[in-house]
Amino acid sequence: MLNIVIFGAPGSGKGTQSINLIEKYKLAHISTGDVLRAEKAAETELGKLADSYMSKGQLIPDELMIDILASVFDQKTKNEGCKGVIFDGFPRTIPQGTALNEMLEERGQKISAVVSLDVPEEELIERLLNRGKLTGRNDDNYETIKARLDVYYNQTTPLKELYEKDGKLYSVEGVGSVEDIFARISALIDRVN
Ligand code: B4P
Repeated sequence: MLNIVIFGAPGSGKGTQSINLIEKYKLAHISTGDVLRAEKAAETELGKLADSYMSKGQLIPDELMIDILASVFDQKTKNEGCKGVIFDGFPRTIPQGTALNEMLEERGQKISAVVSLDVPEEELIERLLNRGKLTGRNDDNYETIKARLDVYYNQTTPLKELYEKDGKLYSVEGVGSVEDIFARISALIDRVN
């Protein structure tokens, strides 16, 4: 199985690139942001709780995210044609990274590569403000974007060191056309696959 973690700051294009990658490599898509937004739309208890964190730019507590990981993974990978998974927005903390390794190990699998999308902060802010105007997403306003970036630098970037030590981290320039960035990511996946 090809298990790719797509890694990067909010607005770096994780979701955008995942859509093309799942199609090309026949992968299941696990976007924890999408899972939480679907829960919010369905007005479940988890959705209401998740929204109280997301709207402030904070992460949902690790225990909750880790709890739903295995069931989402098993449900998404049950199709016969599934060749692997794109983890989009997970892991975002060291405990989530450890939980992901353990969950995969229990299933005789491992992470194939971690693709880190590098985008300067000014561009991230511009993209997210733009998305906020287009979609009305309640976490895409200036104050919340700043909080999300702080969370990314403090809680998520330490994972990069971990994956670098494991020899799994591949950095990709995340600025340019969606097609050009997709070609860069595909080239490196073809190398590890
Ligand atoms: P996510 O839904 O994961 O979203 P994101 O990080 O904001 O965006 P992404 O990087 O996917 O950017 P996108 O492609 O959409 O997280 C939202 C929230 O959910 C978190 O803040 C947190 O509260 C919660 N959450 C999620 N996972 C969690 C976890 N594991 N633990 C705890 N909490 C969790 O692109 C952004 C914009 O840029 C789009 O408008 C796009 O069109 C544009 N764009 C993309 N590529 C471009 C390019 N090359 N050039 C120009 N624009 C581009």
